[in-house]
Amino acid sequence: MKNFTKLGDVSNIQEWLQQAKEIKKNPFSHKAFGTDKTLGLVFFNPSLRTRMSTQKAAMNLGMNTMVMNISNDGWAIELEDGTVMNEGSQEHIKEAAGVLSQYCDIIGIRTFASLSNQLEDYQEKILSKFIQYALVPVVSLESAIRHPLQSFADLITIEEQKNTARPKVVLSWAPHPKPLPQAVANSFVEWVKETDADLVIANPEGFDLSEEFTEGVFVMHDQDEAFKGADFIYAKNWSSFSAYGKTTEAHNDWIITEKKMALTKNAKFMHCLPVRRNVVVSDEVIDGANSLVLEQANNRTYAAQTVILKFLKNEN
Ligand code: SN0
Repeated sequence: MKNFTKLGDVSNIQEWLQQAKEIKKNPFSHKAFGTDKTLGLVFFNPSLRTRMSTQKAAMNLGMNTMVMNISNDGWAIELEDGTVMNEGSQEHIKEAAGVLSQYCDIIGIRTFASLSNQLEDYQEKILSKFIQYALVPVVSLESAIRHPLQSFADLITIEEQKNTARPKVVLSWAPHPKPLPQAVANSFVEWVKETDADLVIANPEGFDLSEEFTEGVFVMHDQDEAFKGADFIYAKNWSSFSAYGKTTEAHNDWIITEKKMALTKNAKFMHCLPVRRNVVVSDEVIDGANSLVLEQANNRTYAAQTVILKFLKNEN
């Protein structure tokens, strides 16, 4: 595995899930692989779970970690080649990625979608440039269109919690006051599609995700109908793909409530966090016995640890 940015980088997801399960049971059993190795984490955007779970994963493996909030603390990065850099940007990504590669054995990078340029976002412009100039493996800590560490943790959680071999998993759009990226939703679809699950996406008209991700997946515009018989409800807001980056209408009635959860087969509730309470989901649902949000966050450590261990062992 050269980099970890998408499901396609995983050779065998079932084997990875097995490895994550073993690591969760014995988190400190691979320290020899990480000793004297350094993980660098570079954030262009805010983070709580990704930052701390990935650091924790590295520490469990005996590694050292260095973290940088590059937007606040670093030089402004230039992405274009051949630019005369006499304006705002101070350091070219060529040098930035090259320098970080000398200090780190693995680099994690978080770069959210711009939500203004669909083409550049869907080409993963910043992540691709970084990979192009990095001399060590790169791990995506959420890119413009994917959040693979989150999706891997979500699969671990579903695997642990499912009561049937082929659960019905509903990815439901939910309201939000701000336009958000499609990354978590895209990635969730990409990973769940690969497992034995009956996946349904529910979203209002105008909020269909890119066909690059939804091809072959059942998309419904009636949330109540979609919830019937569900074993898992995964809530997430995303801004429009077609009217790129916009939130055309509020659709406040798409909030996840106990009344809607009652339509399901006693479904578990999932969300990647951070979540806007009583906008995306009601207090009763997120605080209820079927809420898996903290367990999902817990599994972020074991997802990250599996990925890092694969790199340390030179496996994929
Ligand atoms: C990010 C997103 O991609 O939706 C990160 C999720 C892991 N979420 C947000 O930016 C939420 C910000 C807000 O204002 O609630």
